[in-house]
Amino acid sequence: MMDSGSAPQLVMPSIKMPSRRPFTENGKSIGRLKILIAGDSGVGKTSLCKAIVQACEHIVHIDPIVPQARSSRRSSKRTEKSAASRRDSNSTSAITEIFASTKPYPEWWTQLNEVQANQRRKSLGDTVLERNICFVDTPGYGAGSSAIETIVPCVEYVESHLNNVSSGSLSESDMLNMLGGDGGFQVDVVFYLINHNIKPVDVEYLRRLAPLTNIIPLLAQADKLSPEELAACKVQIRCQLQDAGIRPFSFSSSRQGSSVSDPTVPYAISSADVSDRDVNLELSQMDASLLMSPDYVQPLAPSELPLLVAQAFSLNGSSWLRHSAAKKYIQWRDAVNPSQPKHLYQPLSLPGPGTMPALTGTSGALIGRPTALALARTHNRQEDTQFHLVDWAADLQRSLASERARYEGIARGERARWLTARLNECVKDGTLVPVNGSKEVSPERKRERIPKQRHSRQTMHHQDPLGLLQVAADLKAKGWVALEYIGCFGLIGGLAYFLVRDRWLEQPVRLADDWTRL
Ligand SMILES: Nc1nc2c(ncn2[C@@H]2O[C@H](COP(=O)(O)OP(=O)(O)OP(=O)(O)O)[C@@H](O)[C@H]2O)c(=O)[nH]1
Ligand SMILES: [Mg+2]
Repeated sequence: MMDSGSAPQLVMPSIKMPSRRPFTENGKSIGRLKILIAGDSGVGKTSLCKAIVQACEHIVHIDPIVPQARSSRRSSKRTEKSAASRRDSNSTSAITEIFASTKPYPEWWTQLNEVQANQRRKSLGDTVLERNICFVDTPGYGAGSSAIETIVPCVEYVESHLNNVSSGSLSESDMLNMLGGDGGFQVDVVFYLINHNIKPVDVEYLRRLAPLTNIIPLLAQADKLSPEELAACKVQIRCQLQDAGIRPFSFSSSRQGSSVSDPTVPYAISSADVSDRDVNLELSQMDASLLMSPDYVQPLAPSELPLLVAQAFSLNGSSWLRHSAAKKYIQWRDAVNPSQPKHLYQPLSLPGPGTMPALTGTSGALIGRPTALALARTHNRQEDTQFHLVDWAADLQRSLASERARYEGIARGERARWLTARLNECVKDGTLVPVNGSKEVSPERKRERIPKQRHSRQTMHHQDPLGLLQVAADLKAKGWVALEYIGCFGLIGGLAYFLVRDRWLEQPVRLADDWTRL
């Protein structure tokens, strides 16, 4: 607003990014690239995303960055500090994917995918842009109540992409792109912003991300540091990374192990515009008509950002990042899913995705879901477990073999016993006659009889609980014996009487005669 009474002033147009740049040959050939930007709160992550688009001539379009609203609980807390509140209104509260493009879809693509092509034409005019670049803006770890609360979802975001590739649950378009050789689905690189030097929480964050994807550390807000401070910070960060055992990705070395000595690690970047003083200097040297152009964009402060952008968005650099990320995926997959069959190991409660014990983050917060870092930490434990499993499998085979032998022995014994019993039955029935014709009963036969009698007695007892029938039967049997005896005695007695009868009759007569004689 201008006061009507004041002198007329030159009003600068509002600074905005160009709506559409011309396509570059390099940009038309770049495949898919997914860049995640991570670090502390307020370190300049969202600004870096915008600055990359500004610095990269190959990016012709970026979707609007929709600011994420903070939750009401956090917002109410921040009403106390107006300055902090102002900053928080622009701060990122959720993981946000922002798509950009370096190229249009080729002619044949629009023919093959007519529905999608028509949808995109509606929003973008005649040219159908391929959103081959994805920036992933993340909340700063200082935003939550504990750093780990922010770190874990970001790490899980990266890992979830690897999981999707592993489980084959990619969307149709992702599957098409991947199989079509246009690049992967995974996060290809993390631009990790560091403020002056690495804090323990940065080490923890980097340690969790490093097994999953490429890490490129960046020294943030380099425009605020003098050249001497910059050099000192770079050396310090390199040493800290080395001490923490974190190997950053480097474009300038063939082996990532030597990246610690790479002077570009970390890239000293700035997302700030050139200072007012520099702008005024440039203004005096520039054509006024150019400054008035709606496409004019205030240049960025000098830093190593253009170098980083040139390397990452070159054909070779982007392919290198993708290939290196794919190798990380293979390593992650091998660590998470060992080649041994899973079902054999699950009953022994091998630490797996579902059974991994909860980890404790730097803040003491529990992390429920296992991450690749957790798996890497337990890798040695898994190796030990696998040795035990091999032993267990051998033991299992041995015990199965001995069990089988035992049952076969039992079966053989049972069969022999059954055959003997059948043989005895046949002999008893008379269907089978012993060769020697002897009627002598073998001891087994005797043994066989005894249980039979016992069995009948038991059966009788069972049918005659009071024993009355048994008594009657016994009496009957004994009665017959008595009758037989009586009969025998009767017969013998009769015969004896008959034989001695005459003699006894004669004898009294003789005696009478003798008495009479007397
Ligand atoms: N001087 C200078 N200021 C910067 C730079 N990058 C960002 N800023 C400023 O730092 C403040 C925070 O920037 P953001 O980009 O919102 O930081 P952020 O990391 O996204 O913040 P959160 O989303 O809250 O985590 C803004 O006021 C930016 O203008 C830089 O390179 N140099
Ligand atoms: Mg942000």
